[in-house]
Amino acid sequence: MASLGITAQSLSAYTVGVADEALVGEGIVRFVPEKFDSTVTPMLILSHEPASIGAKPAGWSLNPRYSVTDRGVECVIALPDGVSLYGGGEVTGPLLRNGQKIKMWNTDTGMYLVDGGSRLYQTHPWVMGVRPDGTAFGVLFDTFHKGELLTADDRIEFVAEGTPYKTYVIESATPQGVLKGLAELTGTIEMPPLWAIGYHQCRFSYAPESRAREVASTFRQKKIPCDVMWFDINYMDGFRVFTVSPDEFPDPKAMNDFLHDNGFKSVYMIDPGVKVDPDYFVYATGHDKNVFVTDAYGNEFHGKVWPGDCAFPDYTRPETRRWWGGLYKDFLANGIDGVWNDMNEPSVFDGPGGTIPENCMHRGGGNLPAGRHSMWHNAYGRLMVEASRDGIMAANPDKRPFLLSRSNILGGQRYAAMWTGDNAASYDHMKLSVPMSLTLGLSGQPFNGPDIGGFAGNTDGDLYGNWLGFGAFFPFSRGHASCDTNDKEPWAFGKDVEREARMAIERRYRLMPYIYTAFRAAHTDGQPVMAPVFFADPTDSNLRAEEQAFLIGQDLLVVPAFAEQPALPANFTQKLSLVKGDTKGKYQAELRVRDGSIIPAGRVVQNMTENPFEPLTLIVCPDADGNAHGTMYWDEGDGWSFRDGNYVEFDFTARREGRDIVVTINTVNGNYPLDIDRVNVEVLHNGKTYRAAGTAASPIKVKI
Ligand code: NBV
Repeated sequence: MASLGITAQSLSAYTVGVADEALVGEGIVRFVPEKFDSTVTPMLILSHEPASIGAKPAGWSLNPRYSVTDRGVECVIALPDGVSLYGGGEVTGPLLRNGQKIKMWNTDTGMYLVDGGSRLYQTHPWVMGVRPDGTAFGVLFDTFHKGELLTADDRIEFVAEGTPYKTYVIESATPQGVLKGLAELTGTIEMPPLWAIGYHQCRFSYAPESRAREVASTFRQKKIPCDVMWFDINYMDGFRVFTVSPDEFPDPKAMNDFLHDNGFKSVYMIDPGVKVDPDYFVYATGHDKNVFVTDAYGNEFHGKVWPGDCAFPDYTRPETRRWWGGLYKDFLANGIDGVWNDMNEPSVFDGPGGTIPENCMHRGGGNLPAGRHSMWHNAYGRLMVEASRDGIMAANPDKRPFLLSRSNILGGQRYAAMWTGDNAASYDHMKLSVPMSLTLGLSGQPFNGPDIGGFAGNTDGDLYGNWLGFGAFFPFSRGHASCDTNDKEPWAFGKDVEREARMAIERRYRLMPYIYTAFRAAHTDGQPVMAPVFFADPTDSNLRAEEQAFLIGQDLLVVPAFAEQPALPANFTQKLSLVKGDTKGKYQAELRVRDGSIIPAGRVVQNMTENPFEPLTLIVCPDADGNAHGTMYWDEGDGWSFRDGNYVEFDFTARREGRDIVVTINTVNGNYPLDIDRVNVEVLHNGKTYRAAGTAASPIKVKI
């Protein structure tokens, strides 16, 4: 790791003791080392400083040992035998992290090529462990400084620059409980607007606006569901952020109105680099207010990105964050629904290591100290998205913000969703997208996904079909492509692939009630929307490394068409068909339902402005005793009234009565008046489907 300034093991290490250890939540112990200095390591990862509620429990087995070496501040936690390790946030490589080493230095790493994929765009100093008996623990190193994380079989070893940092250890009977503990410390995602969990279509770039209109219209003509059109950097005027090209997008308001009239939302990119141009209002006001990062001598630092020479907002300053947030109001008034923050590692084309020089200065303010870029680098994206989100909220206080970011740190799910950056159009990266997304879900960031189809390079129909066949189930499901590649819209690969693409996306739309309910669990409890298969049975050691198949929520298993001999949990015996012909589709993932569960599904809609509950379908998969259970959460799909009880939570139960399965619907919580006229019930039993219809008002009987 010489290039990161952290070198070989030192001979002159000295030990740092633990000054304070306290219970700060159920099964959560905080360790504060001697010499901890909050001015060097301020709190950015946690959402709040948890209060001490007691002493460390007797017999507590996972205890950090700190030392200072010439590599930085090391923290080692010895592990018992047979532990499976996960986490580390955004990583390449396997889901099972035993024997892996990653670097924490946010990096613009096209096709994950920098340092062999050992450092990516985000930093998550977090490890989850699962013991052979299924009990689990989590370890959070509370620092964003440059670091390195080794997850060996017998120990977790973390090293970071700066002064000693706090460590939190979470113990729980289950991995799910550990993620709940992580959510207690770092917060959860906000409830997303319903449209954001639909399918998204992107490209670098849809421009001029006639092309964007054409793509949007083609979705509707071809009846391929889609909720969101994305606008990459070419919509801007000379890559100046917060401007729109007068030539290519002469009337952005009219174009966004057109999209809205056709049931689309729009998301626009905003990068941090501000073109140095005294006649450009963003630069001029920023320069006047002195908001930019400076060099070591206090002069405004300039580095090259898309627009040429740029200045970079110093988001450690409250004044900068206010100024930046304020820029969104007029911009969003063009009818823009969501924002995409890219290049925020930050990426600087002519900077050393592709970023701001380490001796540049961030001036801090509030509880954030002044410091060199070497200290603030990893927090750059996190502070940017906090400022962006605050600005979006101030501009549209009655709407749920949707913000996507490339860079962030652990805990940053509070501000933005993420995608996994510039992957390649290859089978390797298609397969890798599953463990990458799973690992993020196990690291507190449930709202994530890759560029489906692959960003860099051309994609052929087979690769595209295979990727979308399971990619339609990513929590964030978006097709994207770089500027110099072939077209990658669902219809770009001929009729057969188009049919398969429609089928895959239709399957997602049918599952929207179930997926939205999974997002609710992510919001309330920090649960992953896309979870590893071992979540179905943490005691089954055969499932621990499975990284082809995955779960959505707890009850739906997705087995991609590419999967070879996946390790599957025993209690998902029934296959699920959601649209005609899908179980025979060449590229469609196989879907299986957990025995004993009930999955709520809607009808296929073209976007989420349409009512999916005409009818509601309950997919019932009885266990051996004929029982099944499920839930559904629904609300307005935007706005905040759900916080005042304007939501509904249904509880579905099925039980066997002779040869009947009797399904009952109960409202258990909330008062959102969801109008469900018809309910179809489909009971999956021994490979067959048994159907009946009724209303929500009285039990529905299905003969099997
Ligand atoms: O803004 C252009 C691209 C974007 O499409 C991509 O998703 C980002 O990860 N951006 C990077 C800039 C550079 C791409 C080579």
